[in-house]
Amino acid sequence: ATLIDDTITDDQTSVDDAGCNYRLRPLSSNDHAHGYMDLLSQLTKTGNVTRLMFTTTFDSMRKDSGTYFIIVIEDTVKKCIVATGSLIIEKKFIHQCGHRGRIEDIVVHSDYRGKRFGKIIVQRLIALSRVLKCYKISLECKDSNVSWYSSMGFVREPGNSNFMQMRL
Ligand code: 16G
Repeated sequence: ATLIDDTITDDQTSVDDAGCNYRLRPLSSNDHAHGYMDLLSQLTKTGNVTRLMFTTTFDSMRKDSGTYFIIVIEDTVKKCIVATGSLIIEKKFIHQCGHRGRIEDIVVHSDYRGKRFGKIIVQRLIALSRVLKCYKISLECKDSNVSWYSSMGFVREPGNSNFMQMRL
């Protein structure tokens, strides 16, 4: 089972320029065994996520159909996940009951940087958010990544660019 069945199909062509040993595809329910959590641990603290915890969360995401779109790039020789990114769809009453997209958990494995995998993933998520008719997409990132996201068309909104949070 994969998280998204129709909107993103298995695809080798978009990662072809990086070699034919890679595949862009939706996150799958058995990707815990393919190093998905190890990859995420290069982004932030993951804690200990067992296979059961992973599949339970995966299944509940899948039930919320149309909400979670998680894509990965797999090294098909090593059978491990080397890059990932998510688009989360938030339903709104504003904007004619529109959809807001949130780009989350973008990470490329340290051994696989410089292959444009991050760009391929973000651009794919942007294209997906257009198909899903989001009125906007947004993300939070480190200062050091601002110019990278700017290069893909993200802008800091003038007068409304304060990201606020409360750690709980
Ligand atoms: C970054 C990520 C965000 C992730 C957070 C984890 C992108 C664009 N942003 O902000 O999705 O959830 O890091 O940091 O990938 P945290 O553990 O402090 O929440």
